Amino acid sequence: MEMTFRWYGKDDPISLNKIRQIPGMKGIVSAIYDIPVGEVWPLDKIIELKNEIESYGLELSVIESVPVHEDIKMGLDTRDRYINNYTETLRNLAKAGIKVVCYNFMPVFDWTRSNLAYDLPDGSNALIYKEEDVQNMNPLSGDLELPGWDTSYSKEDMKNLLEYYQNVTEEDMWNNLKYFLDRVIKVAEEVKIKMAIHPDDPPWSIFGLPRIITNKENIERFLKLVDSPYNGLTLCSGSLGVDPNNDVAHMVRYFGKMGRIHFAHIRNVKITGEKSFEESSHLSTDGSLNIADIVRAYKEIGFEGPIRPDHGRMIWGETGRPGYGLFDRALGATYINGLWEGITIEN
Ligand code: DNO
Repeated sequence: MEMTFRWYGKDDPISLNKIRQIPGMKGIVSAIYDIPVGEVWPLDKIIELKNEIESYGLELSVIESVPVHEDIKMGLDTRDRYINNYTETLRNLAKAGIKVVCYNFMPVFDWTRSNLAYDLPDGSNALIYKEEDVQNMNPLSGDLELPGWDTSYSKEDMKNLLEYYQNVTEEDMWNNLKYFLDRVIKVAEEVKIKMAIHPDDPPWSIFGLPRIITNKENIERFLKLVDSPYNGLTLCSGSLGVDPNNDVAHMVRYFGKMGRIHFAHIRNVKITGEKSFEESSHLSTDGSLNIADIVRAYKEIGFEGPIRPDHGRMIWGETGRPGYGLFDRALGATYINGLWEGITIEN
């Protein structure tokens, strides 16, 4: 595996200089954030990002994400233009040597939580999700606190999108995803970029919107939509693991043996009730997931791809982008490295 860390570009309060000091850190997961969703990413901007990262002795390992325009997810006539732009972006990324691209197919909302800084008894704070709180939220009220995503919508756009989605079913989403993949994977194969869909987080419907990348059965269906090694997964332990029916280590072994995991997100979560959870430290005993077994599963399948510690709590008084501070994620990387080393180095 290749240990990586997410970096939000020059505006990220966590510098590349700090990231490179984390033991074993090799790669950076990043994106271009100032191009509107759906437009082509120019090659020179990609090269600039890559050069900046390489000047710190790190590698640009994964693009997370090239966001999918909402018209594609909704299946509107305008989607062809956006799909063409998407494939142009892939071609440019390939020219810059990028091998893995992460994306998601969640309608309107990317990952969602009910509280972005919930105080834990030990003085740290974490992102949490409580189903009843989310059900009581009105996404149009303006007081919904959402994590910093790659995409965001004005209130007006959000209103129109939510109205439109009232008539979009899960089956429509499957069809729209297939339409997208039929065109995109062909180009991905040609330019040798592994596409890695991120599961829906949380893996159930929120605000009445359809969500489909939620469990083993659906992931299997997804992989068959276009049965190509370039049509693969970002296997996110935390997103899938909040549903106790999802056995994450089993999924790593199962989809890993098929050669379809291209990128691993590792984090732990503590399930606190029906459809409710707190994000915990990465340590197995701090949450509901057996992170040691998940790492062992990656080792067993001979995983050589990028892995990143996912979200962290805010500890030691750190403030910043929810889930993306330095300290707890660095501890996560170190913990994962320790687990890996423990099963790699003989005697
Ligand atoms: C959250 C992330 C997601 C992810 C996108 C991929 O921390 O894992 O925002 O980047 O869903 O498109």
